[in-house]
Amino acid sequence: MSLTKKILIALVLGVIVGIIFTFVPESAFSPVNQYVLTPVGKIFVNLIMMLVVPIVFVSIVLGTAGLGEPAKLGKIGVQTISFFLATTAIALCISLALAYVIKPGTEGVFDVSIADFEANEAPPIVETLVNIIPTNPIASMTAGDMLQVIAFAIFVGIALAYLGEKTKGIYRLFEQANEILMLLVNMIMKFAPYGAFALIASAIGGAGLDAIGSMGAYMGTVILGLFVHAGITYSLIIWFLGRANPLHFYKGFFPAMSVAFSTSSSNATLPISMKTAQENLGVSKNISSFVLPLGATINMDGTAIMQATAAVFISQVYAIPLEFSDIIIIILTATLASIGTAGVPGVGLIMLAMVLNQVGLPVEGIALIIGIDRILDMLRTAVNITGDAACAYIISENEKRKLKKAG
Ligand code: DAS
Repeated sequence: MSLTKKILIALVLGVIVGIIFTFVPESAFSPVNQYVLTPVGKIFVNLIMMLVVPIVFVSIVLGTAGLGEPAKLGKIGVQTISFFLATTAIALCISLALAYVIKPGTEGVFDVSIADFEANEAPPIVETLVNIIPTNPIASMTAGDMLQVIAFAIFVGIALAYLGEKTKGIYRLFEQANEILMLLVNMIMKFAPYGAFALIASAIGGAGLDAIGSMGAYMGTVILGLFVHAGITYSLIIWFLGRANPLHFYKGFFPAMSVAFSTSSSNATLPISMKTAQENLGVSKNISSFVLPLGATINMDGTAIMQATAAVFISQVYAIPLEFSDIIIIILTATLASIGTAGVPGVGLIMLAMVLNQVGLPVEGIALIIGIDRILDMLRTAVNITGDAACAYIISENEKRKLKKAG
C-alpha cells in the first residue's frame, strides 16, 4: 500500500477516534492523550523539525548556486515574491467576501465578558525586514530564525555560483549533504501514518465537540474560504499560468499536504514538501530548493484567510463596523505580517493580534476562537504549503517549456 493511502487511512481513523474521545469523560481521555497520543505526535514532529534548518540551508545554497547567474536568480525571485503576494491578496479578498455574506459573528450569541487574551507582541514589519540580514548566521541556525538562515544561504549560493570551478568540491559536499538529508526524510516518512493519527486524534479529542459546535459558523466560513482558495484559485493559476493539469498537481502533492495537516507546521513539512515536489511533480531541485523554503516562511495564504475571517467575525460579535479603509488595512497588514513569521503551529494567532490592533478591534476577541484554532491550523497550514508548491510547479513547468523551445 502506498504511503499516501496509509496516511489517508491514519487521518480518517484519527478523526474517528478523536470524535469518540469527545464523548468519553476527560478522566479517560487525558491519560491516553498524555501517555500515547501526545508523545507519538511529538516524536514525529521532532523528527522532521530536526531536519528543517539543515535542509533549508543546504537546499537554498544548492538552489541559488544551481540557478547560476544572479540575473536568473533575480528573475525567479521576482516571479516567486510576486506570486506569493498576489495569491495572498486573492485569499484575503475571498475570505472577506465570505465573512460578509455568511456573517458568522452574530451579535449577542457569544458571551464576550469572559473573553480575555494576552497578545504576544508580533515584531514591527520594518524591523522584521531589516533583521533578515543576520549578524551571526550560526546563532540564526541555532535559534531557528528561518528568514536569516535563508538570507545567509542565498549569499553563500551566489558566491558558489560566482566562484564556479574554484569551489566545485564545496558544491559537491553540499550535494552529498542533500542526499543524506533526503534519505533521512524517506526514513522518517515511514513513521508519518502513526504521527498523523496521534496528532489529529489528540487535536479533535482535546477541542471537544461543544467547542466545535458553538463556533460552527466561524469554522465553516474559514474552511469554505480555504477550500475555495486551494481548490479554485490554485487550479485556475496552475491551468492558465502553468498550462498544467491541476489534478496531477493535487494528487502528486497530497503526501506533503497530509503531513502539513497533521503537524500544523509549514516548517516541519518542508523536507517532505521538497521531496514530494521533486519526485511527484517533477519540479527541478534548483527551483524547489529556492521557492519552497522561502514560501514556508513568508507565504501563508491559509493563515491570511483565517485572519480576515476572524477580523470580520470579531467585528460582528462586538458590533464594531469595519470601514472600507479598515478592509484595505486588513489586507495589507495580513499580507505583510506573514512575511516575518516562521511556519510553526499557532503562529497565525500571533499575527492575528497584530491585524486586529491595526484596525482597532479588541484583541481579547481571540479568546473566542482559540479553543478550536488547532483544528483550523491543520487545514490552513496544508493550504499554506500548497500555495508554495503551486508557485514552484508553475515556475518549473514554464522553465521546462523555455528549455524545450531553446533546445
Ligand atoms: N501553523 C502555521 C504554519 O505552519 C500557520 C498558522 O499558524 O496560521 O503555516
